[in-house]
Amino acid sequence: MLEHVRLTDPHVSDIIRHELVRQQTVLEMIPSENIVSSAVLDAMGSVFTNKYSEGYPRKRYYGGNEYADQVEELAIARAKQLFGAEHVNVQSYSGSPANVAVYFGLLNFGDKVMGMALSEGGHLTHGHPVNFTGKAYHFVQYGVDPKTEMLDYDAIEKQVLQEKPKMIVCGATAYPRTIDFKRFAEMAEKVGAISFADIAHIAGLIVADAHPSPFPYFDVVTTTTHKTLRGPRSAIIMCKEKYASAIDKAVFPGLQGGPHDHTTAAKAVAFGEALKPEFKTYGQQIVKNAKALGEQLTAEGIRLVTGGTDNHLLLVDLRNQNVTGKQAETALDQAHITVNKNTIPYDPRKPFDPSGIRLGTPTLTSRGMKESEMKQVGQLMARAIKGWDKPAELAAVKSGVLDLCKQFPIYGDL
Ligand code: DSN
Repeated sequence: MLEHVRLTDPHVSDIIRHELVRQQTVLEMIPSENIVSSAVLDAMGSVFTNKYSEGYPRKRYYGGNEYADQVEELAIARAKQLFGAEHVNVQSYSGSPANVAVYFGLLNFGDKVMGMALSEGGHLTHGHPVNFTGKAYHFVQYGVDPKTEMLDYDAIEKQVLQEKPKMIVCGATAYPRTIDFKRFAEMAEKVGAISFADIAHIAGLIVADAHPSPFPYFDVVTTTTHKTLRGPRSAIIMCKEKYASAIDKAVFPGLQGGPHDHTTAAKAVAFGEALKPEFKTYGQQIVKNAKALGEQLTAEGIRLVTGGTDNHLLLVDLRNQNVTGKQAETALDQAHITVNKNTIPYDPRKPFDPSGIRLGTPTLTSRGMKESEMKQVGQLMARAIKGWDKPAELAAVKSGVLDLCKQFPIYGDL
């Protein structure tokens, strides 16, 4: 690893090496993160980084694209096979630009859209007022039920019938429960709205049959490729054939110039990995692990928003633990457990120091951990949360974490 950087730029190579050691020696539990294969890393670092290929396969604005065409077509074919999509655009740089491309391609500025509020589990690009999407389109936000903390489909349908949006967006970044895509698509159909699912967090689970798919119901589906799908940092847009041309034009030339061909190559590699039967086992284990972790945390007296999880993610409500989200994140960091502070639905506190933390199991599952390790992780986390202001407790947890990390190494020796 890093042979050439080490020779020519020891400063950068040192920083990268430290990041590698950090990843090797922490329990990385941010639910949107993962550990890609060395094959994906190699493809990302390949000579495709040198190439410009504005346009689409066989319709480029630059010469020398015969292999860029091949790799893009391969990524598209594999994504279609993975999800059963009619049309796939693999050029989006990441999740937010992919979502913006959907709005830009299929709506006019000012059109009414319904999306899930960020504070209740949605995403910035689902219409948050500070985001471009909330400024360029007329977003009406829906959320979760205050009692169950889950999506109340009857209430959302009522809102849809009243608002009659031109598009309905569903998908979340902090929602631990199954999303009923079929129900969302039926609501959209009732008012003639375009249905748009952002499956960034759960794409890998969908591929593994561990979460229901928005296909074939949805008009448009976006996903990042680096979360549960375990590919490079990027995104794809999938849609019904009738929207294909509008989506492609929105991505290029609407929003982007040349695609990142090295990332496309890495996407092709990751999709090839996700097509293998062992990926199904992996995706299903992510959910088993999240459930096991949730059970252990609950047994330790830690409250989970909605009382548990159906997917890869857990949202912890710390209000009964005498610690804030920010304090818990810092304490867990000291104990080598990486999570992120997060608002909980109807949070009385502010986003920079909210009442919750968000965690997930994709990375630990990639390391090979199973339910018995989740039990240990739950015990370690609970000890760190309860002892957040006691350095000796955090040191003891750290030592348990380092032991676990040693048993489940990543990327081998330096
Ligand atoms: N940053 C992503 C996440 O952590 O969920 C969403 O964009």
